Amino acid sequence: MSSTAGQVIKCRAAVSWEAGKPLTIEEVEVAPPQAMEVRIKVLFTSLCHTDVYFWEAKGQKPMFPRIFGHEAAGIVESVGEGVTDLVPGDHVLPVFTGECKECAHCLSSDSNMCSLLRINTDRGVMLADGQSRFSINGQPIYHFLGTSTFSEYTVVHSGCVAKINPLAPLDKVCILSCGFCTGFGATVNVAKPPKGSAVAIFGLGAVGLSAAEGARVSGASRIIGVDINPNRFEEAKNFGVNEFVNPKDYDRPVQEVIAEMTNGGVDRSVECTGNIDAMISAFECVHDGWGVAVLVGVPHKDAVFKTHPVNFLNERTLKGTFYGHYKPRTDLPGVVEKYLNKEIELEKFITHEVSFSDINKAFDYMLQGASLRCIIRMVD
Ligand code: CXF
Ligand code: ZN
Repeated sequence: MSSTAGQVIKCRAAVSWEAGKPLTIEEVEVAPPQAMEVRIKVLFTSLCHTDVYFWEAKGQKPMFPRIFGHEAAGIVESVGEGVTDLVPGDHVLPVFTGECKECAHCLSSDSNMCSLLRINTDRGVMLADGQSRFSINGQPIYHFLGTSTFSEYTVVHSGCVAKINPLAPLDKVCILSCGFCTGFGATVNVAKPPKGSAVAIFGLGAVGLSAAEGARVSGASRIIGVDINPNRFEEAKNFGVNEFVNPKDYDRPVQEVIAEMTNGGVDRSVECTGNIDAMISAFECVHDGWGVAVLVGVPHKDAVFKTHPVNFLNERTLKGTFYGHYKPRTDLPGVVEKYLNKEIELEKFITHEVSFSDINKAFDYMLQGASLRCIIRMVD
């Protein structure tokens, strides 16, 4: 047992006090893990758009002070009562959505939408007791997505923790916690492009390029990147994207342009923008008879998907997916192995790296659109 088990740990955390304001590094107290929880020493974390979105708190209920962060890798420091499958020293990826292994979803091989531990963006406290494990001089600090990885130590439900091969470099595999798996899984687990097929990827950010990586490893021969920002095209070439379409270059719907380019439509499309018009185009650009479109992006709360039903009658399929259809505890160890076997490339997603004290720079890079992933090193 580690000497800190059962004790309150004092460590550094990047606290967000106010929407859109720089985070400040503070000394926080992290309570020991309660039943079914684990306390993790975070070694690497990376910034995802979802952190930025909730930090900006535009159109959502603000919840501050809060510790953001959900893409990360670390080592278990101690475990709470009832945790049987994790021990201190295990290398782990915390995940923003969990797998209890007992509910109807977890028991179904077709679902990753765990009833107990699925994502909850506005909980801000731990499930066990409705309390926060973080405080500063007695003032509680809200959690984020049950992960709060912008802290040297964090407490996470053990059902949201994937144990991985200790040989995996944590500064690379941390991106599997969210962005990479969301895009890559949407392609390989849901769209499933046949070898030699044509795949359109809408949105060439980190998630879209992960979806492109999925198309590349599936052996797709045409990977068509669709983005309204042409600056994204050069970088996308490194991810196997070999054709580009900017919807702004045309005065007709981009689905028509793509249908012409591909003799009737692409075999698969993956939408990674969250823009409702892109979602509709992604569906309507697939070939009749066999085309499958997969929606990944998170739409505006009032968005409505509108298409003519004949698009379905003509045997096009529309699907949506969450976290790449991965069950975090069951499937992530295998994704890590794929990386270790060099079947997937993660390095090319990591465009920046900063030390923990420079975490605000990671926000700047993302807001400028300069980064895909910026790794934040927790230990110097
Ligand atoms: C997202 C997925 C959709 C809801 C918010 C979180 N995933 C991670 O960034
Ligand atoms: Zn994320």
